[in-house]
Amino acid sequence: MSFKTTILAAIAAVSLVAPAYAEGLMVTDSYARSSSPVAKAGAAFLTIENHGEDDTLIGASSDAAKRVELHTHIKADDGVMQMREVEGGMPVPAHEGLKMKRGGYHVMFMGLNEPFVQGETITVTLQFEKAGEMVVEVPVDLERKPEMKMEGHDHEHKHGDDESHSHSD
Ligand SMILES: [Cu+2]
Repeated sequence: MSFKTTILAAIAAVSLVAPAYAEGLMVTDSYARSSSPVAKAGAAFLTIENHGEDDTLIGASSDAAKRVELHTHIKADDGVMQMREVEGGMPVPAHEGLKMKRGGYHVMFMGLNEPFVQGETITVTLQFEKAGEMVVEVPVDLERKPEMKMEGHDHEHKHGDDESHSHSD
C-alpha cells in the first residue's frame, strides 16, 4: 500500500474539479438543482472555505437565469418557511467559511434561460465584499439529497428492488 500513490490520486481527483480561489476563499463543494426538468427556477448550494480574513458574499450573477439572488429561508409568523433575499449578504467568517444548504442559504436562479440538466455545469460569478469576484463552475446535481434533518415527509424509503435485509445501517 502506497501512501504516495494515494496522495497523487487525491490530487488528481481534486484537479478534475478545479477549485476556484480568491484571496483565501475556496469553494470546496457546490451543486445546483431544480425541482423538476421544466422548473423555471433553481438553486445552487456552495461550501466556501475561508483561509483569509472575514468576508461577506454580497452578490451572485449567472447567464443561466434572468435573475440571480442570494436567498435564505426564514420561518414566518405563521410557522411556514419562506424564502427571501438576504439583506447585507451572507457572512463568510475567517476559518468558519460558509456552508449553504437546503432550507437555509442558497443562490437562487429565477427565470432559467435553459432547464438545469443533470451532469452539466452552470457558471456563477460570486461577488465578495473584500475578495471581489470569483467565478465558479457549479455542477447540476438533481439527485443530491438534502443534508438538513429529515422531517418525516422528506424521508425516502426504497421499496421493491432491494431485497437484502441482512445488512445493518
Ligand atoms: Cu430561493
